[in-house]
Amino acid sequence: MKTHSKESQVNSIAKPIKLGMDEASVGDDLQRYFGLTLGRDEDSDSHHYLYSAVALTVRDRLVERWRATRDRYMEQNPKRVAYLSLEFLMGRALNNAVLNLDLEAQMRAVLQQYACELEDVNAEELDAGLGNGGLGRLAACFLDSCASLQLPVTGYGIRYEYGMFHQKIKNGYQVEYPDHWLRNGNPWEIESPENARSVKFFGHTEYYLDQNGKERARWVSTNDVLAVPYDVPVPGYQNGTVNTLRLWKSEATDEFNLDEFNAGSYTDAVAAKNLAEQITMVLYPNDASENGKELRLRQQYFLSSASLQDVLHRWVKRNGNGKDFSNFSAKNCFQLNDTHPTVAIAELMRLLMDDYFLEWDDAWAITQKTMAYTNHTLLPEALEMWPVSLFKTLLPRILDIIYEINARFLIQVAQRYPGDVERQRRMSIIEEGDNPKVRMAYLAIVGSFSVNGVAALHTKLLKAGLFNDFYELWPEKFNNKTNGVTPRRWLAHCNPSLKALITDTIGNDWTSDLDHLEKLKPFAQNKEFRDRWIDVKHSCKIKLAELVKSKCDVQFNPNMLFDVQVKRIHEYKRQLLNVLHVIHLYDRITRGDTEGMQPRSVLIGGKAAPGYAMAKTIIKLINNVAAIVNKDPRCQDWLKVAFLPDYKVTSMEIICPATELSEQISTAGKEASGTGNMKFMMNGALTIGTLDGANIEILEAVGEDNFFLFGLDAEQVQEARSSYDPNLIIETDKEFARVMHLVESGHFNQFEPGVFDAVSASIRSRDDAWITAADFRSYVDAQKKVALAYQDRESWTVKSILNTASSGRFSSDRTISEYNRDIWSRDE
Ligand code: 26W
Repeated sequence: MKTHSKESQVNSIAKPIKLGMDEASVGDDLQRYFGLTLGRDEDSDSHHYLYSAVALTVRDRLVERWRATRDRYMEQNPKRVAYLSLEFLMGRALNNAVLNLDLEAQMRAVLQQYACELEDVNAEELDAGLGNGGLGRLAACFLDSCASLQLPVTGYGIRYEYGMFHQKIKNGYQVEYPDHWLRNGNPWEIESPENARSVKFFGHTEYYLDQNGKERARWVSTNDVLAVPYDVPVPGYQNGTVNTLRLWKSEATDEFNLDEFNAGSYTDAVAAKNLAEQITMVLYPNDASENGKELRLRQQYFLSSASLQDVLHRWVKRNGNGKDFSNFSAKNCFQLNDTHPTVAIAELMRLLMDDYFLEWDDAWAITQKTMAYTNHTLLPEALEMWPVSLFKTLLPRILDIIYEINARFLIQVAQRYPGDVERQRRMSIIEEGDNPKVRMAYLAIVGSFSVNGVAALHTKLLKAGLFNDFYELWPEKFNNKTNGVTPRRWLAHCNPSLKALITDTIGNDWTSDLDHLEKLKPFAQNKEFRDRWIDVKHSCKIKLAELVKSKCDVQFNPNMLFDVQVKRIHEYKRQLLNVLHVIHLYDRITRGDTEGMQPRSVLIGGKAAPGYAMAKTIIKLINNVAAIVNKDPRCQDWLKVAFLPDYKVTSMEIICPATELSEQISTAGKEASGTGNMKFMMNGALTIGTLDGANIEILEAVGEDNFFLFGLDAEQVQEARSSYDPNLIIETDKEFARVMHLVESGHFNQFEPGVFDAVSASIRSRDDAWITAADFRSYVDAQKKVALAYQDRESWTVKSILNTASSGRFSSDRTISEYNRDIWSRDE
């Protein structure tokens, strides 16, 4: 796929861009929307209608470019990519659209007439929280980069009525509340009922002879559900391109309703409608362990089937309604975001054979040339395995096809490794046993031409461990694509004062080629530049302190070191190790041992899966420790601790600019990549981290003088397990023993005895999978180095600048260019 970068080029093709981008045109439109469409006047005291009017004004300008982009793709007929994902964690859209359309100055000027700041209008928008964490946010960053690189990539996802739950903290515990994000309407979606598709469930397979006497299969007696697309514009960065995120909503089909209705049972018809609409009702809030719920498999199939039908429909229409698929794989590619949409592999086979009458071999060749799979986790509990019994009732025709794929695959394995029955058993897509299961990751590998991990270490571990048999069979399928994040949202938008300083210093090329940040390096030696750098960071810290004050009622001191860990709460991410260090600091302070100590404000935030008891207990521990520390006058000048409730995309936009120390402390070998680490680095934070995921590449890019490394590496973690003795480690480390004593004596839970027993037991267990105790000492020592380094303000600032200057590699533009070069543009 070629890229274009001039808006004028786009304008010359088909529909011209007519709406003015100047202050007067924008102001006129805003006034019309506000005064006429919405019927408001200037003294309407809520910002809500102003937000709506601004959104509509901006949306018109997006829609123009959207149509022009569609026309251009039609004309150029490039190879297209469908990015299939159960999650798109988009956050707010308005601020991003204003930045990418270069409308900020005009909009600010216009809003002055309404005595309103752009920030106040932005604040009215609810986050589109259609994702859990890293994987969902990565999909959102990728869409931004695809549009910015002008690649014809369409995101396909689910329009969940309820996104990621809201988190409140009550008595230190997480409490979940529904996220009814569509409550006030959503100006960023355009419903497209004319493109609705029908998705089959239940029923059975029927075999029949076609006109030529050939045996064919069809899936009959099904319960069909309608998939209605809602299109969301995805603007590129100041380049006239607007791509599409197509989100499917489930609805009852008319036939379905009518049948029931004619049978005289109106209430049954309504009940059926409810059942159909349930599919897209709610996002599953699990980010690491699958829960095996049937509704989740329905979501996966619903997304896969609707999206593939959409792509095939366009193909058939474009190719003269013929059934010629010979060129299909040269013009189409599907990127599977983890195994969640992997059932698409069998669904593509079904559509090609049952609906378009291709033979197995031809359909399989197309499938294997168009499907590409990205793995996002090594955790065994996250690997999806659907019971065969569930497939049999819900998706019977799909199960037939999976069985056939597996049978043919196992013959291949047998030919390659004659007599190695054990290997065949290991590699089978079906895990045999009392309750046989479909191993979705194996189906994904067998059915696709590309399998990628998301950081160098992660890919290496996939090849050596989890997928080793498959790597031996097909080494050429495996490749690495180190994650990245969009520098538009994660620097230009969220840190305007740093953006201004950078642009003032090196010009503005960096927004579309982040490697240009390298040019900042020499300025690290310039005192005046450093002073400006410090001022920027300080002003961001004041803003974060305001947020923490308002959400946690804790007063952070902007003169302290801002030490931050925000991400999903999971044992492998080791928020617990962070708390142990906080308790250690508290212990030192209360003993009067503050020599060399650096005053810190420690912020932790993130959601726990609602069913993950240990993660919820860790949240409770953080909150209880924070309460004790913050009210102790001895800590006042040394330590502040806060747990930020309801961490989301929009919180990170305030947090990452203000962060000075980024905590990336997962057990080595467990975090596939991490992407928060990249956002912090871009904004000038130093990392304290293990040799895990993309931390390794961050360390490589910035150099060890500018990174605080600690802990066992992935190999050492494996070696350590056999003789791991946490109690011995605790016993022989006085400071660690004191910390454990504080936790175990009930110091942080005086009125709630026993609530932290599970936590201390897990630290003391020889089977602790996260070997927290093993890294305690080296973590505390690394934190001492942090304290020391921070006290040399000039040299810390140099390191901070060098972090930003070395972060170019972690732009998702780089990542997407690599996907495009190695996977999406691959010749056959
Ligand atoms: C089936 C339940 C479930 C749901 C989500 C299992 C697993 C997931 C995701 C794989 C969790 C996730 O978000 N993984 C993260 O993906 C990021 C983007 O590649 C990485 O940076 C993180 O390291 C990885 O944990």
